[in-house]
Amino acid sequence: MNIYFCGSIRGGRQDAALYHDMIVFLKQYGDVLTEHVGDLRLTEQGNDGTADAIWQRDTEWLRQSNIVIAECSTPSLGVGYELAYAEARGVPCYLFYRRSETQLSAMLTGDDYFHIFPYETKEDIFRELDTILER
Ligand code: 6K6
Repeated sequence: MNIYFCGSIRGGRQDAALYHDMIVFLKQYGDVLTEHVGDLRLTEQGNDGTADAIWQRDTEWLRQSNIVIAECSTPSLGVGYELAYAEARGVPCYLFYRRSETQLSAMLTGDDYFHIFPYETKEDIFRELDTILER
């Protein structure tokens, strides 16, 4: 199974350690194509390629993915774009956000296509991921 994990980069790296832990967890279930999103050395400023190469590679990976898992607590234009791109191509999308801190965009909560999970603890996320991925 190809898993595309989405998390903020230029939107801010404050949840990078959480992304890392989610990616490690997801690797039990398949190949996580976007492992770099959880790389703690990746900063908002850093760059590992030209923007057009990044867009080409990431959109190709989205088309090859069986599922998209997005951590949306830190708002990110790139994550929003990826979710719309995945929806347009029929890739199932599961979104997580911290209930207590995040006001998720109505463009996501208002769209029935997305499976959305507000959570309180990391254990809540892992329990939900087990349910989603064991189906
Ligand atoms: C690295 C550091 C700063 O900018 C970069 C560019 N490198 C990227 N490499 C791979 N994927 C990227 C990059 N920038 C954004 N993305 C994709 O968009 C990731 O798959 C993330 O899920 C999402 C983050 O978007 P922003 O808008 O928060 O950067």
